Amino acid sequence: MHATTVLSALPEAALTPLGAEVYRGLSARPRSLSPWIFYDEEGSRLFEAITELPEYYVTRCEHEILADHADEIVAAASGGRLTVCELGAGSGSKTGLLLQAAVRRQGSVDYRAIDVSATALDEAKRNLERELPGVAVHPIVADYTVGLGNLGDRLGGRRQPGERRLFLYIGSNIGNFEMPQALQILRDIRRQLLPGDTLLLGADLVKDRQILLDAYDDAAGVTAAFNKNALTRINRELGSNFNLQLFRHRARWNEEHSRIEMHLESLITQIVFVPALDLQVQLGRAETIHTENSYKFTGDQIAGLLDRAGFDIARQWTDSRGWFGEYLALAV
Ligand code: AVI
Repeated sequence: MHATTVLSALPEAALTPLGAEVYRGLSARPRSLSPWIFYDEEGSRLFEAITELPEYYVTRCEHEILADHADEIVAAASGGRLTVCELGAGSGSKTGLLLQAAVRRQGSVDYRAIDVSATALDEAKRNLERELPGVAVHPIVADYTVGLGNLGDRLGGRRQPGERRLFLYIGSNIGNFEMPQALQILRDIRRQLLPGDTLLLGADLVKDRQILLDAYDDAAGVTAAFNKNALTRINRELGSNFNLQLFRHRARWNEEHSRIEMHLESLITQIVFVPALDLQVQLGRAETIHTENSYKFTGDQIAGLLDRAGFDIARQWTDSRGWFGEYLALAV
């Protein structure tokens, strides 16, 4: 009886993932919102545009590494017939380099892509199977940030004799999580593998502060639009009245935590109302909503994380400027 009363006092929207996160983050001090909120259809489109910006070196650096070393990576991961699994489907162009290398080596390859977005998976399947004969894409719709445990057989099905798995976690997606969650994701991946299988982890490395700041505050304002899109989404889905013109995109380098932070700074003192949550938020002038962390790593930090998750680094590569690292980690 008591529990029913408490639950019915909460607006229904507070029980949806978006409502719960907005309620938590905007009631908290300092204010924050989780970065997964960026990725509605428009946010995913803006992120693709970010990857092509001159300032956003991340995607190009990783592409350079994979273009130069895909055959080596696949050869080092093989030792049996290779199956490739990936967390996050993305646009598939970097993954395509590895899948092509696998097709060159073994004639064909099964690729299992895990993503929260069924649309992103459909697109990856269509593009990869059209462009790369020999690749069979098996989409798996799931939110890996809540754990991989429930995927069970969907991830790999029954293993064929001599099958080896190569798990991809690239794009420095690991950098958008706090360390305990990053470690948990790596441990969840490890649990899906057998000794001798491998994980390819892509991580953005610490570098000159200005290069980092420019990458997250580009001249064309695409990252600013990406950041503000979180507010547009909340307006649309929860009926709030955020006025985008009263917020400024901010990118900061936090030296102590070795991370780029993205914030939305309130330009005036204002009150925002979120009707679906029956929530009023008063923001002071210059108060910020912290929307994203993007951690930048040293090689030692990556080695430490992988070690704690049950992996040994077998091989590692960087791009020609040493800005991005790709780590082939052996499940031990
Ligand atoms: C998806 N992730 C690795 C990007 C990053 O660089 O942290 C997200 C991003 N945020 C702003 N620009 C790109």
